[in-house]
Amino acid sequence: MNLYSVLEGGFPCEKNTIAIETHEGYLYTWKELESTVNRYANFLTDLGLPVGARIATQIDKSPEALFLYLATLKAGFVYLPLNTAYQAAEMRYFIGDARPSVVVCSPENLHIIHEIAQQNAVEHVFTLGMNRDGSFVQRSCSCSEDFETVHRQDDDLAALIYTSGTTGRSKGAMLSHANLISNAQVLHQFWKWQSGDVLLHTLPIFHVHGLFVACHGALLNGSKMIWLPKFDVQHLIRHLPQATVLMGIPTFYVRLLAEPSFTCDITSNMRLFISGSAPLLTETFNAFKEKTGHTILERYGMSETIMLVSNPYDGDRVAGSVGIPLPGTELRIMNEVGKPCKVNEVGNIEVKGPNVFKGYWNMPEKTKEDFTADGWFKTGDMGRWGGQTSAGAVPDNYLCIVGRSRDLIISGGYNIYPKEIESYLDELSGVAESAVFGVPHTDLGEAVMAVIVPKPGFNLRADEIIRSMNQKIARFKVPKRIELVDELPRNAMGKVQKNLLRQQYSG
Ligand code: MLC
Ligand code: AMP
Repeated sequence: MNLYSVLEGGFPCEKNTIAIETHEGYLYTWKELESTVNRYANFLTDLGLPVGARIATQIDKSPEALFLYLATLKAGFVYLPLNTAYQAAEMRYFIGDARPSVVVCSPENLHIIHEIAQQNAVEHVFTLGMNRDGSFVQRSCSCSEDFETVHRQDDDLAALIYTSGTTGRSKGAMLSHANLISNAQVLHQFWKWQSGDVLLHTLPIFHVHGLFVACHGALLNGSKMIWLPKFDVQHLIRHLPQATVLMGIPTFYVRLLAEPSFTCDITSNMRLFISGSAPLLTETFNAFKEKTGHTILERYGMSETIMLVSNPYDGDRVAGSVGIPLPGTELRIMNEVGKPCKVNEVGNIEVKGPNVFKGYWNMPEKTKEDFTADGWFKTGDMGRWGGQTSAGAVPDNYLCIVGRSRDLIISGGYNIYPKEIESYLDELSGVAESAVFGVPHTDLGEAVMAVIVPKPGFNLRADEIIRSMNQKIARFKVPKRIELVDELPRNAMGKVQKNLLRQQYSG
C-alpha cells in the first residue's frame, strides 16, 4: 500500500480547517494541502519518469517542500532529501550515487546544481524557494488538482535517506512504504496522538526525525502543524502556548532552559515533549521537569530503522534510558561471544521488525555486513538493559545507550563520521596526518575537534584550515577546534588512540 493513502486516512473531513500555519502567519487549509500535492504529483507524473525514479531535493524548509515530499509519495516515486548545508563536493557524490531523475534545489544553488546534474545525466532540474517561488511551483501551476494515488507494493521504495558512513562514504538507506507505514502507525498509538493536538514543527525536514517522525505523526492524526523554518529559541517560545506536541533534539531543550523568558506558563498547553537523535543528559531531563513540570519523553531511532525504542507515554519515563522497544520491534543486545547480554551487561544493539530498512542503495556488500545471518540489523550502537544511571536504578526491560561501536560524532543531532573529515583535512597542503574526534559541548552535545600533524617545514594555522574546510564541506562538519601537534598518540599496533585525545581535550 502507498504510505500517502495511510497518511491521508488521518486527514480531517472538514477540509477548510488549518493544516499548516507558518511562522509568518500564512495559513494552509487541508484542501490547499491536498490540491497542491495533487498538482505537484500530476507535474511529476507528466514528466514520464521511470518506475522507482528518485526525486532528489536540497531545498529550504517551507510548506511547499513538504507538499513536494507528499506528492512524490502519492505519484509513487522515491523521495531523496538532502541537507541544505551540503556543498558542491558532497552534492556531487549524492547525485552521482543516487542517480535521481529529478533534482529540485533552491534558486540560489541552481547554477552549481545544474552543472552537477548535467555531469550525471539528470534529466530534470527545478527550483523551489522559501516563498512559494521557483520553477517547480511555476511549472506545476496549471496542473490538475485531481490525482489518484499510485498503487505501491509494500516493499517498494518510498524514500532514500543518506546517512554518513564509517568509511567516509555516505550510504543511502532504502526505506519502503511498509517500513514507514508501520512506524507511523505504531508511534501514533504509542504516543497517544489525540484530537486537538497541534505539533510545533521546528526540525529540519531532510532527516528521519523532522520528515517522518514529526510530519507523519501530525498528518496521520489530522493535526495542525505550526511550521517554523528552523530552530530559533525565541520563535519557539512565542508559539509554544498554541501547541501541544514538540519533537526536538537535546540542544532544543538545553537552549530553552538557558533562555530567561522560558517559563512554566508557556508550556501549560503542552501535552508532550519528545527528545531524540542524540543522548539527553539527565541534568537536562531533571532541569526541564523542575522548571515546567513536564517529563521529557526520550526515544531512540536511526535512519535505517526509523523509531525503535521509546519511553512510555503513561508509564515511567526514565532519565538516561531511551525506554522499551516499540510494539513490533524486536531488540537484542549481543555480547562479544555472540550471546544475548544479561541485565546490566553492555553489548551491541541488534534489531528486527517491519520498520527495518531494505538495505543500502548500491551497496550489497555493506548491507550484508550489517545484517546477521538470521536477519538482525546491527545498529552500531552499544547498550545495556537496566542497570544504574546517575538518576538511580533503571528497570530491567528499559534500554540504556552507552556508546557506539562505530567511530561517530553526534553534534546537535547530526551524525558526523571522523573518517570523512580526516580525508578532507589530509588533502590540505602541508597536512601530514590528522585525527578527528568528538569532545563534550554544552549546546551541541558533542563538537568536532581535529588534531593535525603538519608536514616538516609547513607553518599551518588553525584558522586558515577552518576557513579552507568551510569552503569544502557542510559547515556543521567543520572542526570547531583544531590543535597542531608534532605527533599523534598510537598504540603498539600503530593505531591512533582517539580515546587519549578525547580525554586530553575534554576539559
Ligand atoms: C549548525 N551548526 C552546527 C550544527 N548546526 N555545528 C555543529 N553541529 C550542528 N548540528 C553550525 C553552522 O554550520 C554554523 O556554522 C553555525 O553552527 C550556526 O548555524 P545555524 O544554522 O544558525 O545553527 P543553529 O540554527 O543554531 O542550528 C543548530 C541546531 C541544528 C542544533 C538547531 O543543527 C538542528 O536543527 N539540528 C537538528 C538535527 C536533526 O534534525 N537531526 C535528526 C537526524 S535523524 P558557521 O561556521 O557558519 O558559523 C536521527 C534519527 C533519530 O538522528 O533518532 O532521530
Ligand atoms: P542517523 O544515522 O542520523 O539516523 O542517527 C542515528 C543515531 O543517532 C543512532 O544510531 C544513535 O547513535 C543516535 N541516537 C538516536 N536517538 C538517540 C538517543 N535518544 N540517545 C542516544 N543516541 C541516539
